[in-house]
Amino acid sequence: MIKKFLDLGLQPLANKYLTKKDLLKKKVEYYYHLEVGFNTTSKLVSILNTVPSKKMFDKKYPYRASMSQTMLNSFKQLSYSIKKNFKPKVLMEIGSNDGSFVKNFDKKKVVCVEPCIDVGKVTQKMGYKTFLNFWNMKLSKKIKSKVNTVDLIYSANTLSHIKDLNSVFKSIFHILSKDGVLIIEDPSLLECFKKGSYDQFYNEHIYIFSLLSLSYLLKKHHLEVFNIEKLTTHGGSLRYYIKKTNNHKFKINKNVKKQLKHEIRFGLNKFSTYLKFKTKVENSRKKLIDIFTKLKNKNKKIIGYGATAKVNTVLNYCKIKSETVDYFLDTTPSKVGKYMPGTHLYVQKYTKTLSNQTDYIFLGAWNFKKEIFKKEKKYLKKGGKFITHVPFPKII
Ligand code: JHZ
Repeated sequence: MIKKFLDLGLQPLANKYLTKKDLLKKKVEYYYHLEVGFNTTSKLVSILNTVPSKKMFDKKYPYRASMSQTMLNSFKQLSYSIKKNFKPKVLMEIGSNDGSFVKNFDKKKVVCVEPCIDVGKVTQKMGYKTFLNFWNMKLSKKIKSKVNTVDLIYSANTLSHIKDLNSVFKSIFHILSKDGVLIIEDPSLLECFKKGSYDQFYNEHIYIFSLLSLSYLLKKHHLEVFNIEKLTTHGGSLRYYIKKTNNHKFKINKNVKKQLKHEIRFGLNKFSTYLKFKTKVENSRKKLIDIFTKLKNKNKKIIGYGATAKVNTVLNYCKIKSETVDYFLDTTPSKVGKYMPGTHLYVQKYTKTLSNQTDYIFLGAWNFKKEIFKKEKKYLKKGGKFITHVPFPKII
């Protein structure tokens, strides 16, 4: 049974940045009701009203993983460890985006899967075999007919974006070699709950996994987690190392049991925990609105930093518009010069002169706080302030 625990209201598609022409034409934006539920059997957390994949991941998808040095470093480190520990002959990435991960591997050994045409063309241009398709059994069979089995499959922040998880794992099982390894990473539900980062919920994040829910799912498909790694990326993620259950080459690491214990101790298996989270989110909204209102009453100028997909959940849920935040700075060329979904806040090209621009900066890319604070030492030194909503709304 799926029990609803959170209602974040009507929301536009998080990555649908609008052009000036769209605004002038008064383009009608697609809205969906962002409600989140907990499956009491599988313990899986999901949004309740999903949006068709083709509407979300089209040829103009703006997200580029390479916009963050933190992500590039994380991919590089993982690639060293994969080469050392698994030595794959054929490696496939599902959701290869702009090649930030695969660029660390020999082109002859790699297969990329990327349904967003514009970004998929980037890896094609780099010389990587790229299938511009959604991941499913049809594609799995097609790729298998060309490369035979794959011995390492990697997928970061992608599987949680696909509604039919049974089909996902079935088609992975189909192409994964007997001793092959599947590595996936996605935001961790435990971290999301600890940090109160309710902005992890938006149309693309159909699921927020816990080890608890993922293990339940994998079991149905004769797969199991044999190792995990805690990552700081994307606000706290888990990297899961998965094998076929009849693959005895890898032993199950103790940290798997430990993580399961943590999750249960925290209460991720109990609906009451979800209701507590709901209250936390509602309080977070009140507090954030209060901070903004007080600053605006003092005529302070506020801009945003990092026009993330996530922050659109916060802005639309808290109804923060251009009366409060003047614009958002971002480095991504495919977002710059456009307007944020729902709120229509302008995305301005990032420039280093922060101190001359504003009194306060709302940190949309809070997950890159460390990287950004390092970059913005000068602004901070001059007394520049940031506003964040994670782990609770405050001024830093
Ligand atoms: P970032 C996207 O989410 C969408 P988003 C997707 N659904 C997902 O799961 C994750 O990625 C993986 C900018 N920036 O990575 C760049 C600066 O301007 O948190 C990006 O627009 N300056 C696939 O969008 C944004 O912030 C900087 O110094 O929530 C970061 O977006 C840095 C570091 C970033 O993902």
